[in-house]
Amino acid sequence: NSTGATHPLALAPVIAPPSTVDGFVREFLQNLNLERGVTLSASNPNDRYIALAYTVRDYLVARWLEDQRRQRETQAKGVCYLSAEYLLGRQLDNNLLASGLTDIATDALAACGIDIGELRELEVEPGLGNGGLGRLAACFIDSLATMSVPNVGYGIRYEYGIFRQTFVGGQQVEQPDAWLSLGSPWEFPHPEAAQTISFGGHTETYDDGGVTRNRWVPGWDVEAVPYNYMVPGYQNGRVNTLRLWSAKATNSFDLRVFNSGDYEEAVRAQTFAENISKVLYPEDSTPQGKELRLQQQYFFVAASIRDFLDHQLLPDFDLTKLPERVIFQLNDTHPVIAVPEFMRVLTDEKGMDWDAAWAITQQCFAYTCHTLLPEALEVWSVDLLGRLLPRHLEIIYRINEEFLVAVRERFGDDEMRIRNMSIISEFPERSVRMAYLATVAGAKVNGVAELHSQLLRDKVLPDFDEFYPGKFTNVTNGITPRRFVRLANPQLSGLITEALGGGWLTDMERLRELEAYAEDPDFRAAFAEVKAANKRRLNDVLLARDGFEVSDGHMLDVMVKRLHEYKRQMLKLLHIVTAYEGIVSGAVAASDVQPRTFIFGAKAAPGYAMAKRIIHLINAVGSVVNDDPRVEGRLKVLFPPNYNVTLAERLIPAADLSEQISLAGKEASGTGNMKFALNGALTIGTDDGANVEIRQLVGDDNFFLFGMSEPEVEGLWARGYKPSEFYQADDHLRRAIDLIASGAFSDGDKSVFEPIVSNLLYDDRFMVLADYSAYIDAQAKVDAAYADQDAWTRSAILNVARCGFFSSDRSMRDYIERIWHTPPSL
Ligand code: B1H
Repeated sequence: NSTGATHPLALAPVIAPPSTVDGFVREFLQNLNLERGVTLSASNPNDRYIALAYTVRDYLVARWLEDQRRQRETQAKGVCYLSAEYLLGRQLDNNLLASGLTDIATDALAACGIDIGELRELEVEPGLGNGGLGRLAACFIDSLATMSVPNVGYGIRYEYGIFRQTFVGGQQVEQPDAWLSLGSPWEFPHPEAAQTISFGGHTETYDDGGVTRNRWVPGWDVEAVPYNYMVPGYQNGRVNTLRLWSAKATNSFDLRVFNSGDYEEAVRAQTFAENISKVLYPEDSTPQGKELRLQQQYFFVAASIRDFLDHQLLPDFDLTKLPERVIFQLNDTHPVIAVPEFMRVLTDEKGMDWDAAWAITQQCFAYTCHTLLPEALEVWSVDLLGRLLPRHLEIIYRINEEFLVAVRERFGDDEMRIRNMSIISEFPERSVRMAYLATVAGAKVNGVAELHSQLLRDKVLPDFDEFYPGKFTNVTNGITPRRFVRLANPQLSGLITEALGGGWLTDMERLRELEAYAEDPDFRAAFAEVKAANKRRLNDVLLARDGFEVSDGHMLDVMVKRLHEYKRQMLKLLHIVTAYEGIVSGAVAASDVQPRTFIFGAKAAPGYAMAKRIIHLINAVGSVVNDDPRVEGRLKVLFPPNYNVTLAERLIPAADLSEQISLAGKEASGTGNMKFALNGALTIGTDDGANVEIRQLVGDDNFFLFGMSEPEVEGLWARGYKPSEFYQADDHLRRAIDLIASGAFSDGDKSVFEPIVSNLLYDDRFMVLADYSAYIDAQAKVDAAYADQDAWTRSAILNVARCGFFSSDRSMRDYIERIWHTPPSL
């Protein structure tokens, strides 16, 4: 106690309200009065939602402050997770679950005459990510808190998250996601703790007591304001921190212009600065190389590194001990500019000599690669980087020079190899390869599933693997079972707890014990009833949201993920068109067809024309199929707009069939695939990403494998792939494509989908046509299997029982053991 306090309450570390219904009611009403300035009877639903959120916060905050104090005291090694995206999903239910307050809150609100379920629906999810990569970050920080591992997640508080998708005439129209407009009760802003982040200017040499040194003379700056979020562990009393940075104009910035008397220019300057955290770039896997994006990246990593060094370390900390205190995990290349920034701070600001600083840097960073697609590997033109961050460019050049000297020492003057390994590439323009920089700087480099890590080593960075033996490793992705099993599927969770007792939610290997229950007819019946109930719940959700009806007795066949050609939504669509064409042409009797509802969810990057056309085609096929009486009761296509985490939580537990049909070698891991399997859907999938591991675990009898393997794909490319040959050779395929080309789904206008058709016939980079017939055959097996409902349910149970491996708790254990070496700190 350093404040000289004498009151007993002031001496207690923190004060939490009592965990009783009375205590909750009191706290809730107080929040309505004091925070919203309304009485219960005058309050509107948004007031009530915000007051409820504040109340949950009040319970968690005590533990949070205590954990922060303890971390400062113990200085245990922790993980600084650097990620440009966190796709969090709604917070209320998760935080109630973590704090064990769900029942108390429900009863307390009921006692105030409020249905908590209605308030829940008012929360706008923070969509601060594009897809799997951002959601993975959110799962990881949940697991770290649950495992009591010290962690701060660092990122950007985008004012606008991933766009809201609507359909107009079947085409995607994007709307801004103003997620903050009704207030954001889960965040704690700290404007007083803002950091100044600089950009531009030039570098100069100066004399530092006889030594010539370089330094940066920046041209302009912005403030980075931290907003803290609580990340509660699951019922373990632990609360970690997510710190997101928001950009604000600096005083010096406006003052200079204000003094010049140009008021309009001053306001413009402010807008310019605040643009940095204005909007999430909506490209999933295709970075555009825009200057604002590099500004975003530098902005958040510079603020995070400074935050860590200045506020998380004790004042007299010996910087040579940093590797024992912290690991900065780079979530893909987006935060890699942190490497030269860290070097700049250690050398230019802290006066450390270069070699010592580099040795520390190489132990304090690790890099996760999330893709193999060449277009997704970030490069920054030297021109742009040098203009925005001139000192960092010098540092990158020096890192590269020394690296290439070492490469020459090892491999001789093999110029080809040198050029291939250089962090700087010369074509088509001189630029910095961020993945190479991360690989050179990182203590470890990991891929996100076995196959992906192997391809990363063997195909993308083989020279680096040879040069740095032991640097490359794999950590297969995972998902948090708290959100994606317990919250998304309470009925299944109840059934599992009935069978196994408690404790499985943090020890998912225990699901193995369900294998025996798969043989129990009563358990199977109960499991099937849970699936049916989840379908009814989905029906209610889609009816209210979009006016869609999910027909009884249909197999639910679901493909939800970003729209990308490599993920092959087109292959799914060709299957649907084939099934439709079979019935309407009379080749197949409708009564012989297993009734299916196909559900899509997918956003396309706004600038990705082909992806948007495919969305249009899905909607076009959907309206024709859904309006055609000849297939009524047999085939139905639903495409609810704006697929997001909230919808995923409703959709996935209702699914029978999970579509994971990317071209082998293209999907780094996938994480949706894991969510479906853990909720008792069977997978139809290629041998790609984590599908490989799912199939190995669940067994071939419980997985519908089809399509070329990665080596077969390579073989076909090498022989020369001509998609039109597949079109010519396969009647079903030809009829499906011809039907699309005929204008049958575009009121006779053949031009609308012509670009899709010609792309398939003459280009088909992702070999949709080559895998078509294998896919159709596998779907026939799905139909046959589904006809035996009891056997299907048994397989579904085995999927749940055998997929405990995909808990993100296990991923975190792997990172800790192989990369971070950060034990739990209790
Ligand atoms: C994944 C991205 C990604 N890989 C660039 N790469 C982005 C790349 O804004 N950008 O520029 C955004 C995202 N995202 C995904 O990561 C993989 O495709 C999935 O297979 C994987 O499961 C997921 C998590 O590892």
